Amino acid sequence: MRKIITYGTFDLLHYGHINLLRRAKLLGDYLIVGLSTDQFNDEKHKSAFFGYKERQLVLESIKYVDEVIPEETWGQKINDVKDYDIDVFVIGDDWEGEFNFLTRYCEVTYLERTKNISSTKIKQSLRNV
Ligand code: C2G
Repeated sequence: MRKIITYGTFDLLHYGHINLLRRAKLLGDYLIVGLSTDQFNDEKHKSAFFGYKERQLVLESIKYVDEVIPEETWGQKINDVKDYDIDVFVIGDDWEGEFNFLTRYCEVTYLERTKNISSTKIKQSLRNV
């Protein structure tokens, strides 16, 4: 079984996230999502509209997603790849090059980001309504 992992906040879920998760799942048989905890979002200087439990519920309802684990630190990826026997790490190309250190442990794939959509854009548009 070819196992894939990706990470993110996945707040205000939108088609850009779904495009990423769909393509990630196409690379293997089992997709794990490392979901940023509220505390880790603080470290990323990101404020999510929904809390971890709500974002976890949404992600676990997506047919491409097989498992959701908490992402609590920048440093957990190597252990996750080993502990979950991961074959491929996938993330959007806004992170191009940032995770090449993982190539010692698994394949690393950067997928093109979906243009013109982001949780931030959604929040900004709603403010202007
Ligand atoms: N994404 C995308 N297209 C968009 C928006 C997001 O492909 N229009 C992808 C991102 O590249 C990422 C995933 O969807 O792979 C989740 O996006 P975010 O929730 O913004 O994730 P981020 O804050 O970048 O967290 O350790 C890694 C970080 O936790 C990644």
